[in-house]
Amino acid sequence: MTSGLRCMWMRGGTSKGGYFLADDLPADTADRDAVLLRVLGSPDIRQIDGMGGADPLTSKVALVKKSERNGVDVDYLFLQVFVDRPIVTDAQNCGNILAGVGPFAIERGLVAAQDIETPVAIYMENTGQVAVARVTTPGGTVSYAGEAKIDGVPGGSAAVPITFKDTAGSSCGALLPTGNVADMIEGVTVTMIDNGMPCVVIRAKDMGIVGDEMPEALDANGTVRERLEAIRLASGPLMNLGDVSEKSVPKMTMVSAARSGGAIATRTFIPHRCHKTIGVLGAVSIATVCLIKGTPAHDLANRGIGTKRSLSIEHPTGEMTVVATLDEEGAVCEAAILRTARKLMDGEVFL
Ligand code: NQM
Repeated sequence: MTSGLRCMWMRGGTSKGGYFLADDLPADTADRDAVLLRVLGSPDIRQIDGMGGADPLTSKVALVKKSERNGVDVDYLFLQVFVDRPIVTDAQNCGNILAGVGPFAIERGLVAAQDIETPVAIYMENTGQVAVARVTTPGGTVSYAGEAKIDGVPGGSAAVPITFKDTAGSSCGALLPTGNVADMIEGVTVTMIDNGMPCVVIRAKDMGIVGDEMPEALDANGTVRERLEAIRLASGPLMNLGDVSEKSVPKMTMVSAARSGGAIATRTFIPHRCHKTIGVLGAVSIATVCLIKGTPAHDLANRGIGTKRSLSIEHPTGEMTVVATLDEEGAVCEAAILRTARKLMDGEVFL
């Protein structure tokens, strides 16, 4: 039997994946990716021979190491392991898996826990920003138990509030990479935006859907999927992302008026399957697009007033609230969201 590889399996927000100390994996990228494909069981739509859950949301990896940056505790590299293709990509960030990074870093001794709560400053290597996660640590030990609830996860857990700053243009170089609030692609008005996650925003009705369909129905809708992919492939180069045929960005978000008193309703393809909820940084980008006049989302959205806006982004299984702080020009300069995380397994995975 080959020797095992130390890892922790965690739920981070509404995603799930393997958390590794970066030094426990091969330094060479090709070797590292081969190991991770084997660990997750890809490529295989069932991931039957690995730890992956046969869904992009459960086929994720976090590599964590102590940071040498000023004011930062740990560096986090997110890797998306494709389910059905032999691809491991660092071309996107993940704010859900991020929710488990603070607890993992404390559990592995990379960060000293304080009593009650421990702030962990996390450098997100994929995009180059710092997020601060506050981890519940009564008596200096991580606690996952609590009453905080997030839609898409049953039951309650300890709250992990996360704050993001300066996420505009994280992957595309500019908040609006084409310089326009709206563009026409494949005959449809879209906004290409990146406030932490590159997203293409389209009105649901322009895609021939109502906007409150469940993910299974949208996944089964070949016409919508094909049109979205054509728009996505055309958007990639315009967003400075190059050829995106083998990338998991940009995400494709179809918006319509809120159904449950929130800011807006969303259905997001990530990018080939419909998300059961919405990504964290995806939600930050969508909250931001709601506040920009002239985008497909602006007039549909309940935008609130003031310099701190609570924007409830509705998704297929509930909502995610983004608390956006606006600067003097009305641009979003900080965003905060609530997540939870849970340690599921700590041990060794075998290759
Ligand atoms: O946008 C899914 C997720 C994500 C990413 C995806 C995420 C984010 O729900 O920050 O969290 O969009 O691929 O984990």
